[in-house]
Amino acid sequence: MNKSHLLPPNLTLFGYKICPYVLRVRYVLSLIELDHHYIELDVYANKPAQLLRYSPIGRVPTLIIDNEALCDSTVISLWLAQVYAEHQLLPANAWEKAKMMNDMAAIDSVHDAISQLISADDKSSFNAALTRFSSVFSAVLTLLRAPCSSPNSLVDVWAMVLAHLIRSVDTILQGMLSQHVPQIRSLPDIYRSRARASLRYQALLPQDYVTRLHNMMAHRNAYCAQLNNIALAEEEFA
Ligand SMILES: N[C@@H](CCC(=O)N[C@@H](CS)C(=O)NCC(=O)O)C(=O)O
Repeated sequence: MNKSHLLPPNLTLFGYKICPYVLRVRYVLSLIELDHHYIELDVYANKPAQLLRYSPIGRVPTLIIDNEALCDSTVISLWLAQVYAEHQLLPANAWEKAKMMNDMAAIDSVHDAISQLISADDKSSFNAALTRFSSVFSAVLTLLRAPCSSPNSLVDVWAMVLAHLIRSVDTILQGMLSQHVPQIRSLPDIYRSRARASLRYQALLPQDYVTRLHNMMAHRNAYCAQLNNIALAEEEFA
């Protein structure tokens, strides 16, 4: 199969607009300005056969390239970064590249801790997830504080998406995260930044992003739903 840069492949992305992993890939596609077909799915409510055919566990992002698929944001973005190397999303030097991937893996550990927070259904599992979050978060704090400037490397994209997610989850949990980890308050706020990268990222976010994230959490997180009476009216976040 020819996946060369000179012959742009036929691309379809299965996504879910509030998913941070999907946002990473959409951001990279936007930087590269690569034409693709986008299919929005609420993967927690519905996994169509069209997705399961390529991703047996029904996860997004899944990128169909001609008739084959890549099913993980890191794998997809590494492929794109290497094919479209002129965008310099990855360092050419092998050691620098390995260090960057190390940082990207550390950022993924924070996403895992946030997933545990989001799916906690009692106080003890929520507290365990909070402790885990706080320990993995401190390892990436310097990365997350870096200003969003252009052009972006992959780790900058990872950091921007995570910083935005943490701030949003903290808002929804009415400051419970930042009470526990005060450094969250010093993370960049993409809505206040005019940097090119922030504006590009904002353009990908649904206008009702916080409401949708909030609804997804209320649906999945029995403990926080009780704590904060999380089923708030949509207007509160409009
Ligand atoms: N490691 C994967 C994680 C992807 C992931 O967890 N996606 C979530 C949506 S945010 C998903 O598809 N969840 C559906 C499920 O697990 O059933 C990546 O980097 O792409």
